[in-house]
Amino acid sequence: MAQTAPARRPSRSGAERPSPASVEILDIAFHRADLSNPKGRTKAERDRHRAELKVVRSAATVIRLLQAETRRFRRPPLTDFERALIARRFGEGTLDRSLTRVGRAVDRIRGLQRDSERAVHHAAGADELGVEVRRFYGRMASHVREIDADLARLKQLDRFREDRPRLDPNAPTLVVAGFPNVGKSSLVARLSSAHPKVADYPFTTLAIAVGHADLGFDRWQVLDTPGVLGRSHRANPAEAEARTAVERAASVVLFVLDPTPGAEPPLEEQEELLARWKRELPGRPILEVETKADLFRRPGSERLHVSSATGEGLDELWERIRGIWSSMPRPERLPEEEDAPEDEERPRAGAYRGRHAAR
Ligand SMILES: Nc1nc2c(ncn2[C@@H]2O[C@H](COP(=O)(O)OP(=O)(O)OP(=O)(O)O)[C@@H](O)[C@H]2O)c(=O)[nH]1
Ligand SMILES: [Mg+2]
Repeated sequence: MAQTAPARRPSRSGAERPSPASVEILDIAFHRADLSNPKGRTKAERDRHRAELKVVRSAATVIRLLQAETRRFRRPPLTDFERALIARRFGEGTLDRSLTRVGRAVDRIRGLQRDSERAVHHAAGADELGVEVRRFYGRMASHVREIDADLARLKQLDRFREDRPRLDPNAPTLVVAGFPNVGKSSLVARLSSAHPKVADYPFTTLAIAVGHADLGFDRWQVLDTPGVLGRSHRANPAEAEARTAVERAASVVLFVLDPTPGAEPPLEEQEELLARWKRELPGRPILEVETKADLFRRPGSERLHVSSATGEGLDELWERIRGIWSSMPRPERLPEEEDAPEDEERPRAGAYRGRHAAR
């Protein structure tokens, strides 16, 4: 009776390709239901119990597997930043629509199960029981197949999310941004625990990555971002991700400029992007640095000059970041902290206690 299909099906070329999620889910569910061990004194009692078990077990397995697909987005819940990244890459509402459709399928299967249990209870004999179980299997299978695209989409979104760092929304975050190849990743490697790939070509970094830096009681998250070309209407996915980080994750943006003669694009073009971001992101602290100071220092520039090659200017850079951070408005203190006893142990130096930490 089980409507089984192989979990992997050979394609025309003979190579194996993954089957749709629905096939795998139904395979598991029907297989488990087939293993039932019915009880009863008579054959008729055992037949009825077997049919009940098939309905209940297959439904329970399908529901559990579908809920596992949605639960990974709820426990732990997505941060606002993760939601923003997903919305920017896959479209606003895409995730919620798929979650809703899977949730709706679960509800329908529950309803179907209740109806079938009732029908099995009243079925007259082995033939009717068989018809009822087959009908239930068929209907449940069509509900699961209907959401195949959503299951595939949820898997894709989950992989995307897994490949991105999970940020602490309460920790101060430095987002390092700028044109491609200006030296962002080199700086992130110097400023934090991250080890990003550094190379002399644009778009080496294709997705955001995080490192950490302990400063006093604050543990900063330092975000490396893909380079942006400043064509906001034609931004590629990597650029869009950088922009999302600047808009949604940054406590402070570190805008990196490469002033070396022959830099591509030239400094004037980098300045244009910086000026646009300042207009578009009012109120967002943007600290500007000119990097590669070991190669070139622009005469007359009032910006901080730093070098990831020699470490020059990096202490001063952190000082400025801390200066900006300490002048920013703080959120309300947490009630627990207000009520904390006076002799409470002070946090260890460098031990992170979030935005509300003494500094
Ligand atoms: N001499 C010198 N070279 C640097 C410095 N910073 C970066 N570079 C070089 O500049 C090139 C680009 O550096 P990356 O850190 O990969 O630049 P990026 O901005 O992260 O590049 P994308 O990820 O492609 O956007 C590499 O060849 C680095 O070695 C620096 O301070 N001094
Ligand atoms: Mg990089």
